[in-house]
Amino acid sequence: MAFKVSVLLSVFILTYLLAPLVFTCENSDIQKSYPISLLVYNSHVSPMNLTFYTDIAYRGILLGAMRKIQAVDKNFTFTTVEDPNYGPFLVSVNGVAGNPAEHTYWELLVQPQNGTIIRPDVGVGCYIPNPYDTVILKFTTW
Ligand code: B12
Repeated sequence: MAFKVSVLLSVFILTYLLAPLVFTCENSDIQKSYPISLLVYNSHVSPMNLTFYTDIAYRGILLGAMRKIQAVDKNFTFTTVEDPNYGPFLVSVNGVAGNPAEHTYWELLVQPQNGTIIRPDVGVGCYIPNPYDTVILKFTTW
């Protein structure tokens, strides 16, 4: 009986001591932000490539990261127009706007750490970058 009580007591004390540690770890995971980079590629202007770096909130959307860069770096500006079905459509970057008459637009591409380039099937308002992604905004034609 005394043995059972001392085992129960030890379990209780261990749980009490370890609980703060567990919660601290979970908390720090919740608050973790990730580095990503943003590459603006426009073969019609010079310089063709501009790269920007920022941290994105845990599972934050690309639009948030773009706004963050725009707020601190005068070399990156963009505009969007709200689509009723799909949210923000990226119209212009650094003063260069896509033009339906000329069939030009800003394409959204992503290069994860493994190097392969993917074309997300959502826009800047829905895309959630992964840590160390290079997001590419490419001025191109359709
Ligand atoms: C044609 C088309 C385009 C053309 C539109 C050019 C034009 N002026 O016609 C271009 C090539 C520009 C395009 C681009 C993109 N598109 Co698109 N596009 C389509 C498509 C095939 C038809 C749209 C259409 O003409 N509908 C008929 C017209 C009468 O209706 P509408 O409401 O006026 O259509 C407008 C909107 O759809 C808007 N639009 C088109 N694509 C997108 C994407 C986003 C994110 C937004 C906000 C608006 C938008 O442009 C249309 C013309 O003005 C649809 C798929 C489909 N079958 O519906 C995908 C579709 C809408 N596109 C899609 C995507 C993901 C994109 C891109 C993000 C792809 C990329 N990774 O770059 C980019 C947008 C990037 C940016 N700058 O923000 C997705 C949207 C899904 C989502 N939930 O976000 C769809 C549904 C295809 C899919 N993958 O399933 N697209």
